Amino acid sequence: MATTTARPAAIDDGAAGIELTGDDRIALLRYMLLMRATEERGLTLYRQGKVPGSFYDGRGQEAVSVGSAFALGPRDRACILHRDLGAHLIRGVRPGRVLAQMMGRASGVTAGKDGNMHFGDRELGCVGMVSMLPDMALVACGLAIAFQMRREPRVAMTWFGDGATANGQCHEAMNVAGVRRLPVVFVLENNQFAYSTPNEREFAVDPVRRAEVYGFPGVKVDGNDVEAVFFAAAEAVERARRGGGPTLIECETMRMHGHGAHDDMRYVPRELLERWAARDPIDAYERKLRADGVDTDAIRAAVKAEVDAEAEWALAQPMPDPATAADGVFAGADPLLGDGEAPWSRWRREAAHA
Ligand SMILES: Cc1ncc(C[n+]2csc(CCOP(=O)(O)OP(=O)(O)O)c2C)c(N)n1
Repeated sequence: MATTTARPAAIDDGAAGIELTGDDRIALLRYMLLMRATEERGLTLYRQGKVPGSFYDGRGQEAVSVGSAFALGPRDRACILHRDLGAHLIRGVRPGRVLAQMMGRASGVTAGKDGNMHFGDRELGCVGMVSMLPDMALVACGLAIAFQMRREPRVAMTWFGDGATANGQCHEAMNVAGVRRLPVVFVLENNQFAYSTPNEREFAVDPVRRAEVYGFPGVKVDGNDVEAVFFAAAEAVERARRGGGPTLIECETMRMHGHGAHDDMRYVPRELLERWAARDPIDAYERKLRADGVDTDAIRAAVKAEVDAEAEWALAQPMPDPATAADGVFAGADPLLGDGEAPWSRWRREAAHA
């Protein structure tokens, strides 16, 4: 197979030299397959009644989180949203821990404290997801301010949907990022709908154009082309690391499932779905790698075996001990109490003895 893919000259701004090796390309395919297989297994577990609440996934959007998170280094930080499982997997979260998380098991990332999307393993550089959209963009700016103040060559990346761009926090985040030239990369995942609201009801101008008025570059890429996403992200990450400030990357894609498993998405025209189905990011990349001589069937088989084993492991995990329900929920003991005991714990103890 061809061993490297050079980044397109058209987006060269001094970050030339970024390239993908043959192993990198195999990794990109593998992580997209891993995301899809993990979410498919999660959906099956949900339908079997083993996942409480509803179920949310990023089907059809795998190239976005995989392509962008692949551009980050180990000391960078990722503020990951609900359609971006690929980013967690790239940072090293095992599929079994994700499935255990969905089922509320003790071995899930939050040890049973939240469901299938609000989680983050901070030891792997993933920030626990804040549900209010797009507050993670402000969290990413906060991280970036810290990196800047400490003069650390680190970058914060965050993801948000098209709907989230209509909320005020999005503008606050982009404004502070532009004013302070923060080392932050905003990945706008335009999957055409915010629940049932289509793009034309969300913004009067393409949101990627807003970057310019906040004082930094905005680029639009095919969000179903994992290499295009990677090269745009790698360029943005390198610029941010060199002190060149933020970038907004709009990844044009499609949410191929309902907002959640409860949503039959009858508001989405069938022809639109069919058009995007023909542009599936995994199928397209598989075709490309196969043409370069990569045995993609073997990669698929290995991913299936891995997720089967991980699911078996997750199903064997216990539910959490109720006594641990508040562990890790608060930052630590409240020094004002003087006894090293967190307030909730004291209130509960006092109530028990009242
Ligand atoms: C401030 C806020 N309002 C409403 C919600 C409920 N909510 C969760 S996801 C979602 C749709 C978001 O659409 P978009 O940003 O386009 O992301 P997508 O789900 O399409 O990936 C909504 C309305 C929320 N989490 N936060």
